[in-house]
Amino acid sequence: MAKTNKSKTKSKAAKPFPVKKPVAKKAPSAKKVAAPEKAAPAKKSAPAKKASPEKAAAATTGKAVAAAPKAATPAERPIELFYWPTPNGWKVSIMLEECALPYTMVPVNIGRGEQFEPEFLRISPNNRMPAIVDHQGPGNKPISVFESGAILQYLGRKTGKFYPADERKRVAVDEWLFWQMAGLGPMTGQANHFLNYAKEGNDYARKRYTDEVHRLVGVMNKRLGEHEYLAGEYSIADMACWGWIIGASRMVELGLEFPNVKAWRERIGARPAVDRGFRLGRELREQQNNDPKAQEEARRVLFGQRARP
Ligand SMILES: N[C@@H](CCC(=O)N[C@@H](CS)C(=O)NCC(=O)O)C(=O)O
Repeated sequence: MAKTNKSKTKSKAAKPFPVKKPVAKKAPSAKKVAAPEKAAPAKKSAPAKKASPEKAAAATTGKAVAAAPKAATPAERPIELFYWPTPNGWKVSIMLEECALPYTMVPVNIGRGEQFEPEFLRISPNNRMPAIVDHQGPGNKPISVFESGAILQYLGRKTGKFYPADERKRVAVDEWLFWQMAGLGPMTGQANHFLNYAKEGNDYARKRYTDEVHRLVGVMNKRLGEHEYLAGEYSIADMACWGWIIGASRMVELGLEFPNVKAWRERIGARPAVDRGFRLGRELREQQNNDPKAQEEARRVLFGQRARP
């Protein structure tokens, strides 16, 4: 179960993006919009928005979303995780669970286009989740972070966990983290798109991306033949890769061809924190998967995006 703040405050649906609009009277500038200090505390008494079904679900389970305690000062508020249950989202939910950091999950239903809401874009201008707001950032002031790799590094530096301070060890973690961010993630994502979403007749693209996934998993298999974890010790690099290997397992036969990757996947999957992070918000995704209309809408929202004014 997600760590929520320790208060006994009854769980209820969080506002979709409890990111306060800039309070300054001046016209918003790009700098102001991006300034993390502005991206912080939600008004305690903000009027409740109409809860969407998934937020209502999160509220009834009481697992995923909890309200900040009324008495909490902004700096005492837990980290807000803007999230949808996907491989990129899992990276951060797993890290938060591994570090036992208090957090609240704010669902960003990317199938409905919530990633385009201006308040979310202020903390994640690339219209992608995950993102976080840490109310106890540097100087005890709020900070927002987007891009899963940057979030993992930030949380690793903040906690001193799973991201070693020793430079040689840190370089090894960075190598495998960037390998995931630039290779395993994007290539598996493209392969998944052409295998499962694109219409027939994309043989070239299908082959190109599934070949590349096969090559990358082979690289990983060699590495894991020599090291228990990608960077030697268990680290944010493993957390970044794990969800994508779950996806890649549907494209390549790990058991037959890549036994080291399979053993690593199971070793990591057996960690209780990984299991909790992996299950976070699963019911939200299931609701969507069981609703053909929602799936159709998700395709419209997610595919064919072009620059917006
Ligand atoms: N490089 C980004 C990628 C994040 C990403 O692609 N997120 C997807 C879900 S896995 C998303 O938010 N998609 C929304 C959209 O396509 O509009 C990261 O690692 O944080």
